[in-house]
Amino acid sequence: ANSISRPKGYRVSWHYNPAVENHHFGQTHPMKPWRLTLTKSLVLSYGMHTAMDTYIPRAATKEELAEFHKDSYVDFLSVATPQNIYEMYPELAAGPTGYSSAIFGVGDDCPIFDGLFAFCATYTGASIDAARKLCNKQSDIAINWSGGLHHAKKAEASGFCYVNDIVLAILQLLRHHPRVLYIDIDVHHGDGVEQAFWSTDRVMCVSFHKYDREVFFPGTGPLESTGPIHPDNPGKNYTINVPLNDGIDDEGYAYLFQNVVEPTIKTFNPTAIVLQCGADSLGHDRLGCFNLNIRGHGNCVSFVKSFGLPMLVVGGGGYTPRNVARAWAHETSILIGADKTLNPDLPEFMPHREAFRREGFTLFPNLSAWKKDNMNTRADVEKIIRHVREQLAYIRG
Ligand code: ZLM
Ligand code: CA
Ligand code: ZN
Repeated sequence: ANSISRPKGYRVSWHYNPAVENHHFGQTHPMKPWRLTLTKSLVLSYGMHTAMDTYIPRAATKEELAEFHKDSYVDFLSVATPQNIYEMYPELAAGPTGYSSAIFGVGDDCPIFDGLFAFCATYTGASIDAARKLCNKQSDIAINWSGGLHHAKKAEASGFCYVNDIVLAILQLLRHHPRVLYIDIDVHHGDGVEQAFWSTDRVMCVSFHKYDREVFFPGTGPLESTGPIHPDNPGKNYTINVPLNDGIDDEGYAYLFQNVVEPTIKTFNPTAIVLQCGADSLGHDRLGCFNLNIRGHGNCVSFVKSFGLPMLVVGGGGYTPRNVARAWAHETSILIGADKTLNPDLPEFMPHREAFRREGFTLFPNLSAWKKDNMNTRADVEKIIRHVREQLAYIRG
């Protein structure tokens, strides 16, 4: 068995309420809370919980959700059920595919399912709890793999996200921290968080994502989108977007990530960092189009950790559940400093071990071998780095 000890000199906390596993978006919907069950299985079976403070957080209250979301939207989420939704909004009973997204964003991407509000309140409670532990210095690195739902807006569900736990957690951090850096490695653009902090210089948002305005969700986040244009708006230049093409690999991503994140941290000088670790940027993701391996994805986590700042780490997307679980288990090991100790062969006895059979029970399957060629040229990557450096020059001093 692995012997895992507590990290020296800093504390890691794991915030997880297994009640999130009781909900699902629908049989064929790509978002599967099952990936969280698998992640938990790996974390516990490797014994990583012994190196962390583990918390089962309470659900967030409606008042807590209303610190960002519109009251009427929170009310709607708290009462809507699959049974009453058409009665409440007959206009939703539109076409054969369900309802139009005119009402608070609900539709095929964001269905109303049984226990929806409990699900939202549960994953959000964990992010708020994690942020508070960082604020009162009871934790240095706080993890919530059930959070990271970065598309939710003030009064609108979007892209499988209903409540923006990241925004609510950052609002908690801002009570104690003058400057918070948000970094998002989900394959999708972190539009909800970007929009929420668009006009402030206290939160800097950096998202890496596949960008194709016409065809890839949500269609926002070009390189030129750097904050409000008006010179008097404090948020000007405090947003960084890294738009990518299909097939970026570990090497290209690491080079770009380091050359964007390091100067950003040196310039912005954050007092806390929130890292969204959406695992749909891995190769073989059902919805993604990048070529990252588990180690390539994890290198981003190691790099951010190396700055030694208080960190909130959340999950996000990820649609090939067994690989999501591998990535987040590996990243947990990085955060507790046990990545060198962990056996790459999965524990012999663990719940749901069969889910990992296909790639031979390893933590590090080869995910680069698949259909996507790398469509990001050296010139594309250099152009992004140059653009970011020029942008950062405006916020220096
Ligand atoms: N249709 N079912 C990432 C959020 C991505 C918008 C195209 C819905 C799907 C997808 C839903 C079972 C994060 C769009 C898609 C079909 C309009 C998206 C339900 C399959 C299914 O089989 C499906 C009936 C569904 C949704 C595929 N949706 C793939 N891509 C994106 C949203 C969220 O990872 O960033 C953070 C958690 N939506 O492309 C459409 C335009 C709705
Ligand atoms: Ca992203
Ligand atoms: Zn995503």
